[in-house]
Amino acid sequence: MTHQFPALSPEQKKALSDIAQRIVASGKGILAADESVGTMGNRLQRINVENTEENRRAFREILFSSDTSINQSIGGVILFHETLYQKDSSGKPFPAIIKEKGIVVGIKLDKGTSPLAGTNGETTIEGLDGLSERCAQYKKDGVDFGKWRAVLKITSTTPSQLAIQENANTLARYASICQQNGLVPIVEPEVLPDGDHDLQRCQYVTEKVLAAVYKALNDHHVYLEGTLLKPNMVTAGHACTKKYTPQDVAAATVTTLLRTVPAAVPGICFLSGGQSEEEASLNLNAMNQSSLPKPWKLTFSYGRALQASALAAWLGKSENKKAAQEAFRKRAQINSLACRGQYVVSGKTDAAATQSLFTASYTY
Ligand SMILES: *[C@@H]1O[C@H](CO)[C@@H](O)[C@H](O)[C@H]1NC(C)=O
Ligand SMILES: CC(=O)N[C@H]1CO[C@H](CO)[C@@H](O)[C@@H]1O
Repeated sequence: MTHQFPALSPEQKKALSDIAQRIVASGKGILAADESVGTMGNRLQRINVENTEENRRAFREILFSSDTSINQSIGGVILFHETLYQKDSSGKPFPAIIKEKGIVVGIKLDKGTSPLAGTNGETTIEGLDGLSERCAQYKKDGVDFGKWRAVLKITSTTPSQLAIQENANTLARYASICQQNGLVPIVEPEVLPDGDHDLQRCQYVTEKVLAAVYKALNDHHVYLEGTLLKPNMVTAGHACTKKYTPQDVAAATVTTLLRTVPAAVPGICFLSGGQSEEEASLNLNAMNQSSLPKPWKLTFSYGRALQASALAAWLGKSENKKAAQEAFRKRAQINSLACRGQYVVSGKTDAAATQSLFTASYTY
């Protein structure tokens, strides 16, 4: 049996584990603000705002210049390359503003999906070429964690064993390269919510996918204490006619995780995958309230589910800055309560918070 070479030193391991622990400290989760230029364009189009570099910057400034108290609910922010090098209106770089609040800066590292030949429309992920050099540069520029999203879809013929293996292996190579460069890898194998499958089918597929991912991470000598997992919640397909409660989702999800994710992993930060803001908060709250054992932190890494109300309040107008920040602060606070199982619905929720954020075959 061979062993890891070069191995991570005890100091490197401690640094990685400390970063991961800071991101998922009690009551904290992640703001996924790493939408690519095209995806941000779709968001802006919904509020009739032009997709210019300045408009993308202006919206991100609203989020990042929130009051320091946002650090009670947000432990990490994932950025897109362009955003990492942008500045606020007074000329201060975004990473500096985020770090001042004690929030950890992350970066999207994958370069998106590309077709996996020999499968029925399944994909692999691009971005491994030159990844080590990119990680080293980002680390110098203040980044402490990375994100890599792989996508699997449920149909009658998918996911194939090939797609499961290929994406697990690619995630593991990315994770190993990140750790060698001092970045905590967020491992994101997303089983898409597209389809009319029921909760049980999603559970079966998610278990197979996560089991393959943790086998691959072990094969690639990845130090689990210095990683975070960003999985889908186990939910029925978007077009499934049978409806399930947050308690059903929580029981299926925590059971799946107990069967597949080692207790050495410090935190599991769910993606919201097109759920409405409110749905994503209620499901997360139910997980923490479930009586099943939970050896990891269960928290959020939401993009759409933390930003939809803020975008709706902003509408591209500078005079709406305060209202947009207030909407963002409110969602962050609700999710902070939800990841501790303390969210109590007060009866009245904003229209924007309950609107479905589903987009077919979503890309970042
Ligand atoms: C939030 O940031 C302030 C200022 O950097 C710091 O004093 C405080 O400890 C932080 N709070 C949390 C919960 O991280
Ligand atoms: C029921 C349950 O497990 N509740 C937990 C929710 O999360 C908080 C903070 O992580 C824990 O202290 C609770 O035990």
